Amino acid sequence: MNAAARLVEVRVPDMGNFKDVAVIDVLVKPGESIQPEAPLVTLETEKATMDVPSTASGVIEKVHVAKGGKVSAGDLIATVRSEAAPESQAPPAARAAPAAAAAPVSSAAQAVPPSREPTRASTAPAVVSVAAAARPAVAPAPAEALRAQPGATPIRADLPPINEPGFSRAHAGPSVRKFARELGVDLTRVAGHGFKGRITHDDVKGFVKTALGSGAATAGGAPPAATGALALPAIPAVDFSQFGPTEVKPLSRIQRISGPRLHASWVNIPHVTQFDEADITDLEETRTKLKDKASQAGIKLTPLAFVMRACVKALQEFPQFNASLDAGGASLILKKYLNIGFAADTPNGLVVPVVREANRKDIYELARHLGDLADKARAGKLSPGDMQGGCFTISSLGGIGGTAFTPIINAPEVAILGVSRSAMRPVYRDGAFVPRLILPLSLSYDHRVIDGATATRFTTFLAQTLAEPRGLTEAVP
Ligand code: CAO
Repeated sequence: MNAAARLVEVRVPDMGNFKDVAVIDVLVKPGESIQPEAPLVTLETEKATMDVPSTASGVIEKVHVAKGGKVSAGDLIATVRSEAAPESQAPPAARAAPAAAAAPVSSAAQAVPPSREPTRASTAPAVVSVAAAARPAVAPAPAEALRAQPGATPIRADLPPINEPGFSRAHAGPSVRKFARELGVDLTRVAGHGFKGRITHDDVKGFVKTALGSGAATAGGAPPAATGALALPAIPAVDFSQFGPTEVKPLSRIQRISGPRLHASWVNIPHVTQFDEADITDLEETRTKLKDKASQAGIKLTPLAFVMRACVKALQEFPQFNASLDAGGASLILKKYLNIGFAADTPNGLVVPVVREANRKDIYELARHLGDLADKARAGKLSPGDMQGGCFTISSLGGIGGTAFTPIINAPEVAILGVSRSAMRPVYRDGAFVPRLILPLSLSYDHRVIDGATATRFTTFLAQTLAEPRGLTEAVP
């Protein structure tokens, strides 16, 4: 045995009203070599979890607590066979611990008070008792965390902000937490490769390298934000199983593809939605007269074909709606072709097939293409070409219901029309209320390209066009 070796008792520090706190993890076992600051146990109070670090390096002689147990200030956690002086390593909080908390449990310990350097000449291992400085495993509150690390600067301006509740629950020791704080790294985004998935210094370093190399650390794995853009605050990760049983169902392939695109459109485009109403009483009368004839030709003539025809006319009247911003955002690319996409609800998720050259098709041809593409979409048989080249999109929920909604623009298009369910409404006309069939319209547009007045002119034009079915049913040259 090394002559300088002595036993160091690591105790629960006095942190105020610290009684019967749950031990949720024991991180070391007898015989294990540890460094100073190595976490020994994780404690959980009602407000936070915290690791209790060792105050000395050496080998764990004995662990005095068990997972699931309870401890109070001053309780013995572990005995460490140490070769180093505990005082010099002990953090200030440990040295400041009250005598009661630091009271040695053995006579040998009493012989060597914690504040004094043990006699190196002693052949028997001295027992010193030191209350560890428990470190919150997470900052209990963001403000406190910032105070604790005033110099914390994220390594990249576009690193997502730290998710404080998630950071609190991250499986990492105090020094790793400190390191992450210094770099501004959100531990909830770092995969742990240490013992039982614990996050190590190397894991944090690896995360930083990846962030610097690829920018993959931005919120939600989205591409790096444009210059000057603010990092998005992350949504806190919640362990729902703490509230009741749960089941994990992976998103469909289509959802995994469409989700990031919808998100990109939502965060990159300043959306405004203009609501309007079209009186389609006459249109519905016309449709009812025509739909049997259409049906004999194998065509289902729904209101959507008329809406699409009306959109063609509106897009011809307002060409800035049939456009996209160029990559630099300085010019508008006006399209001289007119393909219209429509959102289709399929068992696997949302897809947007495109009716090509919609301007060259009458309502029957539009209805036929709508039906064929919708069938193909539901059978999962759309080709990539069926979904490319759209100029403007219609999202019709009219077959389902609803009175209005705010559709997300199918970027890089600049506008999308939402259609809800038509309903009979009393409309005041010539001194009396009359029943009219009203179709709700919701036009979302990119406010960088289209201003509110133009958008309202567009929906007004659309409503007027839908109100006069003769202009919609005529043959297309
Ligand atoms: N008001 C009242 N009734 C309407 C209507 C409206 N605006 N639009 C359609 N209907 C009626 C149709 O006339 C049809 O009735 P009948 O069978 O009695 O003729 C019924 O509702 C069902 O129509 P449909 O849905 O089969 O056909 P459609 O041409 O209206 O729509 C399609 C086709 C593919 C767009 C639609 O089926 C669909 O998938 N809609 C969902 C789109 C969607 O999910 N959008 C949200 C995107 S963002 O998450």
